[in-house]
Amino acid sequence: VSYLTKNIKILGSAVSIGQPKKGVEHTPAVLKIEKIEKLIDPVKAEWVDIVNQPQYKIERLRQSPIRNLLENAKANKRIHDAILKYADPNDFFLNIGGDHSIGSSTVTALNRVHNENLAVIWIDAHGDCNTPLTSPSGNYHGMPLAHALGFFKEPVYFDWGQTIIPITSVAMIGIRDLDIEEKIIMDKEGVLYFTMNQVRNIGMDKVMGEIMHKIDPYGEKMIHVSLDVDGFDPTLFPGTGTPVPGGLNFNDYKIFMKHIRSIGERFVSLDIVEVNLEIERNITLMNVKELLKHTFH
Ligand code: Z70
Ligand code: MN
Ligand code: MN
Ligand code: MN
Repeated sequence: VSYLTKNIKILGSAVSIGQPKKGVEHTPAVLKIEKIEKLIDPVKAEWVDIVNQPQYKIERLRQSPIRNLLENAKANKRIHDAILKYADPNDFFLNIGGDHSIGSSTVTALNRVHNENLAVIWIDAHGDCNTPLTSPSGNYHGMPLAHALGFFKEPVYFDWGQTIIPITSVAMIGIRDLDIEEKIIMDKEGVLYFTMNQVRNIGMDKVMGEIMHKIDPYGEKMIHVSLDVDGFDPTLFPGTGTPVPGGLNFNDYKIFMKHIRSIGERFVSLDIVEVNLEIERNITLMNVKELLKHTFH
């Protein structure tokens, strides 16, 4: 059975406080005006809610290891609560960001919805595995995967009643910009990641074969994809806060989706994050729609 037979619930997470650039919080509202639900499925797709951040601000002077600590804590709790409220394990759940700071609450909430049997594929140029103590920037969008994997040491800084995702259930694709200490953590903890060089050398088909074998060896996990559009090449998604040259293209994504399609109804949810249409609108919006077509048709 295909995931395409399910009802598709769309949640907007209008969050930009995980990083310093304004604009990314408007993406859910814009995509709602653009009626992406019609493009996804005119009958089965619908918006359930848009969660707002407490207030827009970005601490200029870094006052704690995480910028906007309390606001990020509140935003993540709101998103986690909204997913527990709206998500049904029989539906497909689509989260529209927002910056990638929402990733720690989306994956942990969906892990709970699916009886802690979720595996996660994280597509990104970045590692998102900084802890508050290693982060060079203090921006929480560089930390959500570390948080969801339980890498934050005491004090944890904030939590929202989430469960931890086991490291054996996570894989990353598209990586090409890691901070030095972040890479040390990832290698020490054993995060499974495929860099862009590896994707180019062995090809997406083999990358996905290895990933599915590692994160879902018995073919029984529910699969969530957390897709930071900066994993793609910036020529395709110029409207993003931290573009890095040399990313994925739509041919890679087609091969990726061939593997995802083959898991059928166990593909349960998707985040699309870091789309900032105030940085660039035309190409980026066109390719968000292209991405949705490749995913839902
Ligand atoms: C950088 C930091 C970053 C996006 C994460 C990551 C920056 N390593 N950018 N996600 N889009 O600041 O921690
Ligand atoms: Mn409907
Ligand atoms: Mn990211
Ligand atoms: Mn990124």
